[in-house]
Parts: sequence; C-alpha cells; structure tokens
Amino acid sequence: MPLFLVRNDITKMECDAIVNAANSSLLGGGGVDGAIHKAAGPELLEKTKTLGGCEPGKAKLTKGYKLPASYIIHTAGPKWHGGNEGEADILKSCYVSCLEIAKKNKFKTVAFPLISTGIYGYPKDEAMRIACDTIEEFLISGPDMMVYLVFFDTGSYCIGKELYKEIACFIDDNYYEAYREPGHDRDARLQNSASITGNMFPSEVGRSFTEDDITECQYSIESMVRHMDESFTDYLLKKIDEKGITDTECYKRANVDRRLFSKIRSNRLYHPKKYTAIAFADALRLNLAETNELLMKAGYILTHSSKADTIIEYCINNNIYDIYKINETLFSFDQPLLG
Ligand code: AR6
Repeated sequence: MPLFLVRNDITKMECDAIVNAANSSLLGGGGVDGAIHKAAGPELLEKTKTLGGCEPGKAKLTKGYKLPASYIIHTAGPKWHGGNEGEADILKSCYVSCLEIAKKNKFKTVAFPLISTGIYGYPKDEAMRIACDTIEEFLISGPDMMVYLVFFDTGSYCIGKELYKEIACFIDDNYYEAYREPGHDRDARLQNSASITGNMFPSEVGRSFTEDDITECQYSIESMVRHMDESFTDYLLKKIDEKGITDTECYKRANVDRRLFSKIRSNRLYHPKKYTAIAFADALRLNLAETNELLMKAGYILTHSSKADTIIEYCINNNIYDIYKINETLFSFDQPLLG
C-alpha cells in the first residue's frame, strides 16, 4: 500500500512494471519514452506497432523485454495548453488507468515517472499534486501494492515555493549543522548541543536554562525511567487504543507495510528503525513530547543535529500529519522518507 518518492532513472527500476510517459502513437519518442525504448530493445517497438496507439488518459501493457522491470504500462499524458483544456482530468486518468492495469495483473510494485512534465510542459508542482493525490486515493482503497514516483531531477517543487521557503528558514534557525561552520566558537557549540537532544532542553540557541526547562527536563528523565519496562510495541499498541483508531488505519497512515506492522505487533521487543518509529508517531498524531516518548522506547529522540528531524519537528509543530505531505517535504530537502 505505500507510496514512495525516489530519485532514479526509471529504466533501472526492478519493479513488476514501470510506466512509460508515451504519446498516443506508442511508437516511441524522446524523454523517458526514448530512454525506455532504448533500454528495452527493438522488440518493444515491434510490439507497440501492433497495439493501435493509445488515447490520452488511457493505458496499454507490454512486456519489459530487456528492462529489469517485467512489464511496461504505456500511457499518453496531456499536452499542457494552459490548463483550460481538461489537462488535469486527462492526467488523473493516466494514473488511474495505469493503476487499474497494475491491479488487474496483481502487480506488487509499480514505478511512475512524473507524466507530462517534460516535453508536454505540464507544470511540475501541479502534476506532482495530481500524481500523489490520485495514487494515494487508489492505495487507500486497499490493493497490496507499492508505488514509486520516480524523479529524474530535484524535487524542490514538490511542496510549493512558500512552504519550501518557510521550512528552509526553520532549518536555518534550528538545524545544528548550521552552527558547525568553521570558525564558530566552541562555547557556542556546546550551548547549542543542549538543544540537539530535541525538546527535552531549551531549543533557542544560546539561551540559558530556566526553572521551567529544568522541570521539563526532570519530567522527561522521570518519564524515561518510569517507562523503561514498557517496550516500543507496548507503547504503540496502547496509543492506538487511546486514539481510538484501528491497526489498519494506523499502519496505512504510517505508510508502513501490513507485514511489518504484524511483525511489530507480535514481537513485544521489536526494535524499529528510527523513521519507522516516527512514521507511527505521525500516524497517531502525537505531539512533540509524545513523539519523543515513543521514540525513546526504541532508543531514539528527535535531534536538531539531523536535518530530517528538524523538518519533522516543523511538521509536528504545524500540525502537518499527512505522511505523504511530510514525505514530499523530506524529499524536497533530499532527506530520507518516513515509513
Ligand atoms: N527516468 C525517470 N524520469 C525521467 C526519465 C528517466 N529516465 N527521463 C525523463 N524523465 P517526458 P512527457 C522525466 O518528456 O512530458 C516523448 O517524446 C522528466 O524529467 O519524458 O509526458 C513521448 O513520446 C519528466 O519529469 O514525457 C511524448 O511525445 C518526466 O519524466 C512526450 O515525450 C516526463 O517527461 C511525452 O512528454
């Protein structure tokens, strides 16, 4: 069920199927279409000649020939004419048609390029929104499929300029790395290190500890000790009950595979990866303190010495709990994704 954003050449993806952003003739062309034909070999063209083309918004299936992927789903995206000629509907229909073919053929892994955003000129941020929304909507309805959205270039356009700028400022203000510039004095660095343990300590750089901070810190240490005998799994299952959500809702929201969730559920002492643990905190809509409490069960904490953690802190502070939105944000800053 999860959606992953990756940076790669789609012809290198070892999936059940990759999607080709073709044209309605299906006879090859430039961009990703050209790359796929080149990597698949001449047999692909021999086959597509027999398919009778493909209307924009529809899709057709061929084998992958020499590609690492077993199959290719060819679709013809809309050409961008300014947005008033039904481009959005056609683009959405491309994703739906390809996903329907994948579902019908019981494919478990499918990789899409960002259809229409090259030669066909569709604005990337809008196309990205349509791609993510359509794929998410499809995956939520249940097929056991992993979908990759493959980018060939940087994905900073993923989240929109304003949000990107705002988060970049937050990173500038908080990310510990920023203070590790050569020449920055050691005392300041030591003071900053107080803030790298996340929010157990004062987060403003250079500020001295107040009584409130010390109480907060004592609380955190007490809660750490108090819960030492409660494992990550215990805490996670307790929180699922408290929040009144089902297991399925939880692992879907966390963008985590059902099998992984079953493993965690059946092993009290399961030790998750940090970003899997954060994904669950996010699925449970935990605030910053609760997130750190959950992380501590697995031996982690959010820290300002990690850019990804700083971004996640920004998202929690701003009530951004949609895992796909968070992953788009992390992806925009070249950080590892949750789930
Ligand atoms: N792997 C992943 N993504 C890629 C790759 C690759 N190897 N190569 C390009 N992209 P485009 P369109 C990205 O132009 O806009 C062809 O001539 C690229 O950065 O391939 O749908 C067809 O025959 C961009 O984001 O397809 C049609 O005539 C995205 O793939 C026409 O182009 C789509 O760019 C289709 O145009």
